[in-house]
Amino acid sequence: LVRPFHEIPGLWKNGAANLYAFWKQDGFKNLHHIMVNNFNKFGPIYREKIGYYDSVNIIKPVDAATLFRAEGYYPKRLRVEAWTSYRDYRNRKYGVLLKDGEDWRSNRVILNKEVISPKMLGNFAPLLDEVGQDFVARIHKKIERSGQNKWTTDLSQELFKYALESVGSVLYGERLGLLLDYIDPEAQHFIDCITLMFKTTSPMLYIPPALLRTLGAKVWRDHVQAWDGIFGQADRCIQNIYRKLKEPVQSDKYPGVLASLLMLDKLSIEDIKASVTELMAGGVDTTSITLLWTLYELARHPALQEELRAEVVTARAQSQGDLLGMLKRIPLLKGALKETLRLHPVAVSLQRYITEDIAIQNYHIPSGTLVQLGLFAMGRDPSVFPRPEQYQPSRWLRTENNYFRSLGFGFGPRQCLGRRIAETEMQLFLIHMLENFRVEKQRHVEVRSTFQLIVLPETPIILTIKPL
Ligand code: HEM
Ligand code: 2DC
Repeated sequence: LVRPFHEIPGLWKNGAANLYAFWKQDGFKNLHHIMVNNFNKFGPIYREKIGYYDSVNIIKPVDAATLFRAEGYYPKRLRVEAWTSYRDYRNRKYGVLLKDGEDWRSNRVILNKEVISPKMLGNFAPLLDEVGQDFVARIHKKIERSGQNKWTTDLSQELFKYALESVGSVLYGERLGLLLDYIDPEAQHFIDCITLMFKTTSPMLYIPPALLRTLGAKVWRDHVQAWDGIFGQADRCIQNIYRKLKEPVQSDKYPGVLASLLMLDKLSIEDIKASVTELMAGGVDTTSITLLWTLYELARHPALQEELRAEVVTARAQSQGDLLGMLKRIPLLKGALKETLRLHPVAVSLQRYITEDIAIQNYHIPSGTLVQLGLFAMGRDPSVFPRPEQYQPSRWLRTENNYFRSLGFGFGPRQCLGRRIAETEMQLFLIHMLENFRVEKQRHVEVRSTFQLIVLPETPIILTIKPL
């Protein structure tokens, strides 16, 4: 017998009181840990209302399957009001990230062909490979300059540059030059704006931005400044390509996502601009932080690092210069990236407004409800992943066990649009790093994570990089 919706355990009767309790627990920075505690307290399903944010939360892979079966033809995530408020405030179009319904679908279908289709890998991989080579050359130089035959540092700033250079090369078909000695201060400003944009978004998940705007609150002002910086820089990059496209130089070189979309002429220029800006902004902190966590895990597991190096060396030799061939020969490295996203997912949760009534854990959930899969909590649930605290890339090699477990990029037609770019960029990065350096860590201290819309290391991760 299916139990009624109102019997789902949890705290959902007083949104204001729950918001206060949430704030007292430093919830804005600890959303992921609070979700873990809630699953421990209430079991595999709970309902919650914090401020105006009302949702049903689930954690099991089978329940995730039920959720995604009910997502409908126009899958809809939680609306991040801070982001839509900014666009409305500045009169800027929504891109694929923020659109919904038919408008989303028609844009997404066209973007899919240019951004996430496997056919594009042949175009993207050589560009990303070149960025990977330049990154390694840059690290060699840093090591040389240190005079100690090693470099001990917090790599995050370098990784932000690597990530922006990578996504920029794919979007614009040309290099931004972020791995050179002198870098454009505006590009650095763009990177800082993205971090600020994420950070200022999280409080506004629970307190309506419209209210904060009326109050003239600092978070809202900072948020506007951050997006202004992001759009300003993206507009400059887009203008630059747009201008060049008018000059009649034809070549068979891949021109990049933006130029391809402009030539295809199926989306309005304003729609293209909005989505390309989102791709550029979405492509920095996500991959760089995932790579930082991966290097951290490899430094903590030296034997595994050697195993991965051996896989890469063999793949390089066997593929004989065929880049895509090499990317097909690194299953353990791909497992390592999945393992990183299991323990350190970028997104704490995946969410959908369901479009039909469903039953989960024997509770009725009506159509229209916001249902969240606690991705961070699932990755650490021992009934889903045996010995979850252990970083074990090989667990992903046995694909029969992976049913609705590898969800770091989301699921279905609304999954991450940047997924192929992100995966290829991260694989090539690790290939080049493993071929050139050994990564070590000083002491064995656990780095905790903090929530700033995405999950980030709470304290700097200091690594030592040594040439092989
Ligand atoms: C959406 C994760 C990198 C652009 C998403 C979603 C997740 C995600 C979980 C929501 C999917 C869903 O609701 O099912 C990640 C992770 C990344 C990454 C883990 C890297 C490790 C990137 C990159 C880009 C990007 C590099 C841009 C090049 C986007 C966009 C969306 C999105 C535009 C919205 C798609 C839509 O609404 O149709 N990402 N992402 N992401 N991501 Fe990523
Ligand atoms: C944050 O409770 C926690 O990929 C909220 O590249 C629910 C929520 C909704 C949407 C999620 C967000 C969380 C985390 C960051 C995500 C976002 C959708 C896309 C975005 C997962 C889980 C991200 C990082 C995009 C961002 C692109 C943007 C900067 C232009």
